[in-house]
Amino acid sequence: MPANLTPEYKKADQRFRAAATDEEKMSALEEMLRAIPKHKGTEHMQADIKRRIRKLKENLEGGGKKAAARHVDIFHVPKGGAGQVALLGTPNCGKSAIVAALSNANVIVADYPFATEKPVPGMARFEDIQIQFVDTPPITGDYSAPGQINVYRATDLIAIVIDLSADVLEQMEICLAYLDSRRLILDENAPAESANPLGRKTFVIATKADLAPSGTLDTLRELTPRPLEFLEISTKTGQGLAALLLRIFQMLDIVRIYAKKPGKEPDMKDPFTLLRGSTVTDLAYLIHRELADKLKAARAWNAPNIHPGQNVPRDHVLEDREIIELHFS
Ligand SMILES: Nc1nc2c(ncn2[C@@H]2O[C@H](COP(=O)(O)OP(=O)(O)O)[C@@H](O)[C@H]2O)c(=O)[nH]1
Ligand SMILES: [Mg+2]
Repeated sequence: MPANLTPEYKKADQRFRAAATDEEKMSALEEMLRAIPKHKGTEHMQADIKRRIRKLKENLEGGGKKAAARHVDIFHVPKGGAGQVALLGTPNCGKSAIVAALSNANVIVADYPFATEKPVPGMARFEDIQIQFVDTPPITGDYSAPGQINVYRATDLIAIVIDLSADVLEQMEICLAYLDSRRLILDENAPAESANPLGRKTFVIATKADLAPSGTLDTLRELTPRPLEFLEISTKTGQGLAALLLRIFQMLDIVRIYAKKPGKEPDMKDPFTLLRGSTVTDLAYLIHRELADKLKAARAWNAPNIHPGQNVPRDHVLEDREIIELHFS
C-alpha cells in the first residue's frame, strides 16, 4: 500500500531536515506525526517518528547539563536558495569542479585526492531562482568523515558523482554501499511498509564526459542495481550543465510564485518557492506567519483554467509561475 504522503507531511519533513536546533526539530516532528495519513501502510513510519520524538525529548530534558559542551558542527550546512543538492563521490571524481562550474563558491579543484575537507555550499542560478550545491569531502570504500552523513540526511537531493574516465562500477559500488548502509536511499515506488523515512531522493551525475571511453555510461547504467536517473556532463566543455540544472529544478518539485500587492505590479524578480501541492494558505504562511490567519481573499493570474485576476479560495493549489494577490483583513 503506498503511503500517500500529503504536502503538509512533506513540508513538515522538510522543516525537520532544515532544523538547526532540537526545539525546531521537535516542532517539525510533532507536525509530521499530526500530518501523516493514519493507516496500516504508515504504521512503520509513525513508529519511527514517535521514536525520534522520544529521543529528542530525552536530549532536551538532559540539555541543561550538556548545553555548555555544545560543539560546532562543521557538517551542518545552513540551507539557502530554493533547494539543496549535496554531492557524493570518491576522491578526484570531479565534485568540486561541478560546484565551481555552476556557482561562484570558492572551492578547490585539484588533481590530488582529499583536497576538499569540509562541505562548501555554492549557489547556482536557474532561471529566476537559486539552487544550492554542497561540495563535500570524498568517501572511499573504508573511509568517510564521521559527520558527513548529516549533510546527506538534511539535504533535498543527493547527487552521486561518477567520473566516467575512471572505474565507474567501483565508484558506484562505494557510493551505493555508503548510502545503503545508512538507509539513505529513497525508493519512491517501494510499498509503505518498507518505505524509508530517512531516505533522500538520489540521482547520478556522470561527469568528465569529455574523457569518457565510448559506451561507459551505458555500461554503468546497465550494471547499476538501482533505477537511478543518470545525467551526463562535462565541466570542461560545459556539456549537459544546463540540462542538469533543469532536471534538478524538476526533481526538487517546487513551484515559483510571484506575489502581488493589491493595485501594484507583481514582483517578478524574486519568487517565493513552495513544494508542489502547496496552497494559497501555505503561501500566506510563508510570507508572514501572523498574517496568515487574517487572509481574507486571493486572486490569481497566469494559472491554468483561471481567468486573469479571478478570485481563488484558500485551498487553491498553486502552479509554477502563478501570480498571487493576497488580501488580508
Ligand atoms: N577533462 C575533465 N576534467 C575534469 C572534469 N571535472 C573535473 N576534472 C578534473 O578532475 C580533477 C579532480 O577534480 P575535483 O573537482 O577537484 O575532484 P573532487 O576531488 O571530486 O572534488 C581536477 O584535475 C579537475 O580539473 C571534466 O568534466 N573534464
Ligand atoms: Mg573536491
